[in-house]
Amino acid sequence: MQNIVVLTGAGLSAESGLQTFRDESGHWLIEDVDAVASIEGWLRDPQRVLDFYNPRRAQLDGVQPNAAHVALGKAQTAVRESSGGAFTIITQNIDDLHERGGASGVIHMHGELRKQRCHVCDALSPYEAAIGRADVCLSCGQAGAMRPHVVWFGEMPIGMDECLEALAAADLFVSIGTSGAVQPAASFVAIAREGGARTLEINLKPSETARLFDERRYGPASQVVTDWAWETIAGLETRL
Ligand code: BJW
Repeated sequence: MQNIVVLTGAGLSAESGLQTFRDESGHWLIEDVDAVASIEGWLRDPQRVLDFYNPRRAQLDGVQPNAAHVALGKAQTAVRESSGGAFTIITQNIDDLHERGGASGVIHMHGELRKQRCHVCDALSPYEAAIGRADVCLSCGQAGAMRPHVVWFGEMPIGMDECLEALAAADLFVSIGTSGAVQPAASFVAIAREGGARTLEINLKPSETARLFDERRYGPASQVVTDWAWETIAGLETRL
């Protein structure tokens, strides 16, 4: 039985056509981070924030999971069904491509683009059409308080207890397509190592935390993740 924890970042969804943040032509090279990804930015100019997230929400309907999402979904199912082990996927991505690729129980530590949240009462509801400034919260009746259900800088990521529990029990920690620039996700490799896990980085190029990994594989996620997932599935079969 093996406990695997996979952390994913924007690089995983890049080949599905979704922009990363810090690569050439990434969001943060074009947008002012403080204006669109902080509570101060939201309070100052909510329309600017909505103008950043509404098109990204609409874009989700036109993109598909790529081979890496699908391979992770298959590996998760295989590990759970063949060995009774755990295969926890923690994603920093706010898209829904893991779920559409066949994965379940995904921890969306930076939120979900298909949900909106009331800034006043915290009620969650589906984010189907564009959020408008005049929208009224169906739970508390407040107008103009609906915001995307995403975690901005300075806000507490979602599901931290669950993440730490999975990392403590991990035999293998795999980090895929993330720059290692953002805390607390960037510290997960160190936490997993402390708990005794072997660690693997998959990326196009070394991340900021590359030196902390036992093994590093570089290339497009659609190829490298797929190869690793099939190796994992084949390993389960030889153990049976
Ligand atoms: C491919 C590929 C292909 C490309 N195949 N690979 C000073 C020091 C230290 C920390 C702080 C500090 N000041 C403030 C902080 C904390 C702050 C932080 O880390 N800031 C740093 C930037 C300095 N963090 C926070 O505020 C977080 N909250 C927090 O810390 O709460 C306190 C707390 C927590 C826990 C315990 C105790 C206290 C919240 C962070 C919120 C991040 N939000 C965002 C935006 C919202 C969501 C959205 O709009 O989508 O989340 S920022 C953005 O960065 C987004 C991402 O999820 C996140 C990570 O980016 P990611 O995924 O790594 O993307 P990139 O673009 O950086 O990298 C892409 C990678 O893919 C690259 O490596 C490519 O090579 C690779 N790649 N194509 C394989 N085809």
